[in-house]
Amino acid sequence: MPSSIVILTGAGISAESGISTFRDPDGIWAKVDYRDVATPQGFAANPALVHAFYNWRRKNVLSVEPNAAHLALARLESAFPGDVLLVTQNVDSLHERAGSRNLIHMHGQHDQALCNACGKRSAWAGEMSLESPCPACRGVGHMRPDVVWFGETPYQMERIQAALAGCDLFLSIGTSGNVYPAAGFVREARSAGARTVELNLEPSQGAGYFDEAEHGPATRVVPRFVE
Ligand code: BJW
Repeated sequence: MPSSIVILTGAGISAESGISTFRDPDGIWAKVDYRDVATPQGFAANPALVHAFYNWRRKNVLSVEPNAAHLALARLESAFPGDVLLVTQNVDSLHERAGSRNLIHMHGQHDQALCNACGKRSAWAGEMSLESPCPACRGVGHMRPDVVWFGETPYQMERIQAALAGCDLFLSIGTSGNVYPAAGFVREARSAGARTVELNLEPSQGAGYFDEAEHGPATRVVPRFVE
């Protein structure tokens, strides 16, 4: 019986709720170039395009609901006697809506805005744009989605790395293992002596680092594994 579990989730856990993944054949990066919409350089070059992209992403999640995999992880957290830390790369809010509480959004949340001038976060309000005034400093021309783009530092890395160093079970769910530092977590957990398990539709880039794997849709494999 493990005493400390770290769970990493990616876009695949939300796929059956109706949110697109990034690198599947019909994924987001097949439709838009990540350099245009998910880098600080892309934002500097064309902020209106980046705002339109995230407004479109936010609209797409308005009617989605947490699925059986999100709900199973929330039940695990409330029933498990030890520590469960859920680290998600997803910017949607389906984990918290399912009931997960000990949760880190390492790539941010797209329903929050970040002011590039004062650094304060605020709720995203409707169709904000670069010109929307920051609710904290009232400055204009500085608002961006509070998400982590390529070349930026993911959030709460120290807390995540401490949890990985102390965990005895590491679960990776619905992520292709292409994007670092998240893709390296399995190796960190392994060096700490954790059992490592992948639950994904198909073997990920890091498949060789997992002790065990279950391949299939998250709504099937996650509830079966955690219960
Ligand atoms: C299902 C399913 C179903 C489908 N059921 N499964 C060379 C080497 C190493 C690193 C680098 C390098 N060159 C550059 C870097 C760094 C770079 C990086 O990793 N680049 C790689 C592409 C090479 N990383 C960064 O820049 C990061 N920052 C950084 O490294 O800072 C330095 C630092 C490190 C450590 C400490 C301190 C500082 C930042 C990365 C930011 C990523 N941002 C994005 C956008 C976020 C905002 C938004 O959402 O718009 O994050 S990109 C995108 O990819 C998004 C995702 O969170 C992320 C991961 O994608 P994910 O979740 O894995 O989705 P997919 O689509 O790839 O996979 C889905 C999987 O689900 C598939 O396997 C399917 O089979 C499966 N699936 N349906 C179960 N129903």
